[in-house]
Amino acid sequence: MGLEEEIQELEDEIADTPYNKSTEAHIGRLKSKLAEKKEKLEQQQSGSGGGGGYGVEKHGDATVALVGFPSVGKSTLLNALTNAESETGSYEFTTLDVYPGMLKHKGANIQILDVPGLIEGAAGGRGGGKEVLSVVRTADLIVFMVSVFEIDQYDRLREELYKNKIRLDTEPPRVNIRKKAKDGLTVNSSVDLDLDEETVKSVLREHGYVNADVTIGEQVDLDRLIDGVMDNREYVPSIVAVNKADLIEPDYLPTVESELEERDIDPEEAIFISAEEEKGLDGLTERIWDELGLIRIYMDKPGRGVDYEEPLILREGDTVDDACRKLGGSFDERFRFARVTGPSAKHDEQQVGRDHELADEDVLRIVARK
Ligand SMILES: Nc1nc2c(ncn2[C@@H]2O[C@H](COP(=O)(O)OP(=O)(O)OP(=O)(O)O)[C@@H](O)[C@H]2O)c(=O)[nH]1
Ligand SMILES: [Mg+2]
Repeated sequence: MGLEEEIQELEDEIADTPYNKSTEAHIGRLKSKLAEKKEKLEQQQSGSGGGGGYGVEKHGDATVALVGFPSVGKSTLLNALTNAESETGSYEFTTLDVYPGMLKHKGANIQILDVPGLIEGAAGGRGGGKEVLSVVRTADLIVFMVSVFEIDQYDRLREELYKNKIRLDTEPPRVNIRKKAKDGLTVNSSVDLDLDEETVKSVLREHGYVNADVTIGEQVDLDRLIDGVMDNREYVPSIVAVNKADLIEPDYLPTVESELEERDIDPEEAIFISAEEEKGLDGLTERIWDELGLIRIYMDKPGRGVDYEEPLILREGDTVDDACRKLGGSFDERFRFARVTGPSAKHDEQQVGRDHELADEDVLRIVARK
């Protein structure tokens, strides 16, 4: 029996087995087997396919993947937002490659990737699907683009990404495994786990662990436990852009809103745009900026004053140390202290060390040894 058939059999058995306390450990084993076999199949395929990279390098301060069905308006949006010239057309699959464009906003360079053909055969690795997905996996943010008339496209898109080990809008599970030399498996948990200890152990055994301490820090279900054990899922935040909003009459809007609500998307959170008429794009850009959590640091350079034109772009939570690293050069070794004025400082020109956490629109001066 080939891997594909084995996978099919496992999927059928999982679908046919009712989930309850007495079958939990069994289903756990099946799901784990399934995850391992899928992994193996994927490795075989990428090994023989010789796919390699996709040829789109990450550039700029952050990368955003534009994901949507054919003809939803991805290329039109990319062209409107960035310097790119991506082909657009009224027929499906105009874009067969990944097209990058650079969005300049608040001094940051945000790379936007127009990701085509995600839906057709992506999961099975036909066409460019697999390569396209590898681009999506490394993005800092996914923008789901759906047509105002086909909000249900959203379900397919999410499903496709899930199948390809992309977990949306969630943090990695708090599952920590420490291998040891002997004494079997022990399970520690800071919460009162719904899963039986025996289930957790079966899952671990199925993934090849014989001796290990497992610490679980949240209420996990089987799928999330397996995600934690497999440790090769990507966790990416996402937002929803509803395109072609120019085509609807105002009295159709409530229908769209309830379609969004059915999918747990707050209509206030979805961004209605018309890529064609360039409407709503400022709002979209602003949301992208917020979701990426970028911050601007204005560098105060000796003798040259504060540079408000080209800020150093960092992430929320970054410190003076991260600033030094991004600046490069020899700042790192020569660092003495820094002075900060702005939102993160207690007072102007506050003297701080490397571990000081910076905030958006801080002015930073690094005092270095000669
Ligand atoms: N009315 C209207 N038409 C739009 C809008 N955005 C895109 N279109 C049209 O929709 C068609 C498809 O747009 P594209 O930008 O090529 O779509 P795409 O998502 O890149 O499609 P593929 O590359 O095939 O995946 C074109 O004819 C666009 O002019 C919009 O906001 N409103
Ligand atoms: Mg296109």
